Amino acid sequence: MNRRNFFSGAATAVAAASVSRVALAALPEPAMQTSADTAPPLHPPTGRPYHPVVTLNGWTAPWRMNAGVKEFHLVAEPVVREVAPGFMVNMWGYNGQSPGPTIEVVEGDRVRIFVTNRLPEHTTIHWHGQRLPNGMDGVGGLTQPAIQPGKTFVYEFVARRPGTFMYHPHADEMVQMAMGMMGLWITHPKGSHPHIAKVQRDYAFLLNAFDVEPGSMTPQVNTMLEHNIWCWNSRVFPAISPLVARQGERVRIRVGNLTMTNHPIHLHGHEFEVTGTDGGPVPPSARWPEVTTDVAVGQMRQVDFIADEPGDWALHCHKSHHTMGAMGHSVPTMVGVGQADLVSKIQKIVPDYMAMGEHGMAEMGAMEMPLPDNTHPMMTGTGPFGPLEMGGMFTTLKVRANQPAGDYSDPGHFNQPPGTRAYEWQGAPANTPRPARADAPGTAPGAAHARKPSAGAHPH
Ligand SMILES: [Cu+2]
Repeated sequence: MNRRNFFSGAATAVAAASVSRVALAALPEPAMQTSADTAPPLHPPTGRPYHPVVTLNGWTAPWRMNAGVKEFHLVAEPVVREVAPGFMVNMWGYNGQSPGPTIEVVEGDRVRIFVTNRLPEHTTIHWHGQRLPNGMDGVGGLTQPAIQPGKTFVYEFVARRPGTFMYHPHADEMVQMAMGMMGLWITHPKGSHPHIAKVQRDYAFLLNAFDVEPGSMTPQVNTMLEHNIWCWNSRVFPAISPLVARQGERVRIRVGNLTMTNHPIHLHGHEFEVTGTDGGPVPPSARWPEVTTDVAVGQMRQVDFIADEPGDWALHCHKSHHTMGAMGHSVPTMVGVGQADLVSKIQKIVPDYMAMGEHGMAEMGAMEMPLPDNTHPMMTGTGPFGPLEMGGMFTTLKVRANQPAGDYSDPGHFNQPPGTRAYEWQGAPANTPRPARADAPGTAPGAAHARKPSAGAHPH
């Protein structure tokens, strides 16, 4: 089902509210999604009104109302996720994609979720952060028997607390989360809330990571830390949608972390406040300004800010290894190591060999390297001034004075006003003494470089 069909599917779900009792006694038709594009916000066709979120490279699950209960149908199943154009990964997910669809409800809603298991092994769903009856918490073996392949279970509870939550399996967790099984859950406040501001843009995404060998298509599931694909919603830069705002709008970004390490999420050009966590809204008296917020494993962070600076502003994980693509871990540091002599020797054995990183790694951003099929390159993405040299947890916040309200389309590159861009100095060159090159013939590498004083040595 493409996006157009998805919305007609939502319309069908609405119509279903007026069809026969027989139809309502059947399972709701599960909505499926084949696109990895960012779906437009799903304005609630039934139930209490709210301002919907936009899930980056994701979508919101449609529901049907059944005697006042919001009914959703999640299907746990193998999917093929387009992590970047031309880079497909075999994952496990829900309703055609990884992550699964975002579930949006309103504080006080009674929610019934049908979960059908089409995986080759059992599963459950845990509703991270929710107040609910113990038997609905989804911990296989502890609060319920696991959902066997081919079976459907029903979860039902009242969404008691407004906030940003997640869902994921609590059964063979290491494998199932390493394969991409997760989704977002947003509970909007009922009416106005003293600690939840009204926003004009509300974005949400999950941090997730995979270990996919270059040239292969299926994640290694035993990897704990050495992942090589660092994603937002199972997408990597430059394939992550930009966040768009009209200048002056209040913007909210909700970030959940289901990787195995923390991610300091950093926004350029603006300061924000953490206005909520998966524990609920943060009272204004407990907030402080930040430009980076660390999102630890199993946490949600909700940040609010006024998008008042026009431009294309980077939004990224501040761990530099996490803004790189597939080759990031196994490449040796070659900065300052002269390779010219070495290359000709190696090329006698390996004709395609090329030296990398002699003057830093930036050259790789511009290089067209031959890669195995189905491999995401290490550093990619091009801006108006050249390659960005990024490849993972990175996208842009695009603030424009003339972006129409409610328009989420990409406005393209920012047109910087004349005289506001860093420029090359055209006067006399800087007169700074340079150390002798360390790679001169007969010189030991590093010999000419400044050294840290050793213990007890006082250079002054
Ligand atoms: Cu990170």
